Amino acid sequence: MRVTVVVLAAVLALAACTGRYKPSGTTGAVGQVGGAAETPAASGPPTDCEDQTGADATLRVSDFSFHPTCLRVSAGADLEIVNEDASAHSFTVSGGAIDETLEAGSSDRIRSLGDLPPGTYPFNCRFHPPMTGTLIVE
Ligand SMILES: [Cu+2]
Repeated sequence: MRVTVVVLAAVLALAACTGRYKPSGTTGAVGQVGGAAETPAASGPPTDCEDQTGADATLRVSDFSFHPTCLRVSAGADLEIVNEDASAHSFTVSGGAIDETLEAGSSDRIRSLGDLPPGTYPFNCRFHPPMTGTLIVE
């Protein structure tokens, strides 16, 4: 009789142990789900964003568009904008943090990028609304 009780207790303990083990396995699965979730999060920012981190950055304006349309820069870096068009443009960061008019055929070096904290900043040209781009400060 006592042996039966001990065996029963052992089976229950094993079941409890197994029960605890399963959530542990579930935690592992959650970790995998979290890992999978990182992939969509990583694809949140533009995937074809040109990496110009680690040095001063350059943005060209030609044919009424920015090149590249997305650039990734280091916080505090200088950004040189070269307007190759025969028309004036502007480099205007949404929110007004930067609003620089670019005369035709000119090159402007903007040092105020150092004031931009890391983040993603849409920018455009005030004169030509279809001219847009994205600046990612890291
Ligand atoms: Cu423009």
